[in-house]
Amino acid sequence: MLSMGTLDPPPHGKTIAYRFDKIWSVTSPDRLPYFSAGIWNASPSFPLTFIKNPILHRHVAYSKKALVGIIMGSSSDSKVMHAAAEILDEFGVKHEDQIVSAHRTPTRLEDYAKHAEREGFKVIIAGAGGSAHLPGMIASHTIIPVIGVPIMVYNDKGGQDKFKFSAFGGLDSLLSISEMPTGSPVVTVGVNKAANAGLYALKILANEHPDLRRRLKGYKVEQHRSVMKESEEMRRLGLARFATKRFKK
Ligand code: AIR
Repeated sequence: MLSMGTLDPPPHGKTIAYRFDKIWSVTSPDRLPYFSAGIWNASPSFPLTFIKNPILHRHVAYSKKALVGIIMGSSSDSKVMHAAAEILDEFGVKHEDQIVSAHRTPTRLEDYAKHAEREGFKVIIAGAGGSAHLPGMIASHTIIPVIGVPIMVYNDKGGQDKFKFSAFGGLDSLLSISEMPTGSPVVTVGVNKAANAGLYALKILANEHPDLRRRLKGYKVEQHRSVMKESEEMRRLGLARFATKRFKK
């Protein structure tokens, strides 16, 4: 076990959290409280030592096969969509990534939906910009839940580095995804919010994977902790100094 540092004991009755995403464990030197995941009702008598849990720290793969299919209308969407992949990677959930355009490769829609069912994907994340028919059309071909990602920035085949905003700032894409006819639902995240699509997919998968459920709860605790840390710094510095530091004016 690798000792990673020490903490002063938190006030009795308060909970402490530690990095769930990297799966740290909390223990006391005399090995009394030893928990595999992150909230510990601390007692004032135990100084805490953070250690790396050798069992839990190994990469957790929830399935050897991909559980999530990520698709997008164009290679230019990868600029936004990679955030969905990163969240899934962080939680050890396998995904398969492809480009499928509802307009440029219309015959691939049905093929892809069949492929997704054959592969046993539990969720599909589909991102597209402009006239974003991809999530809806894929949803029409399968009962696998589809999470749409409306995309605002696109390349319009304008060369490697030229990116521009959609004429309607992503609203075009958002409405194309959300306004599905009754009978063929698609959920959508906000414009360019690919990371949220990844997180939402994890929430769906957590119904079947208790370990994933635990880690998602830990993720929330970690968010809470990081806001509290910032709030404390703001309180300490005062707003003006905090903002200067935060935005390096
Ligand atoms: N798109 C591609 N086929 C159908 C749609 N809606 C979208 C892509 C991308 C935008 O058109 O999802 O967001 C512009 O694509 P490109 O390849 O020109 O950058």
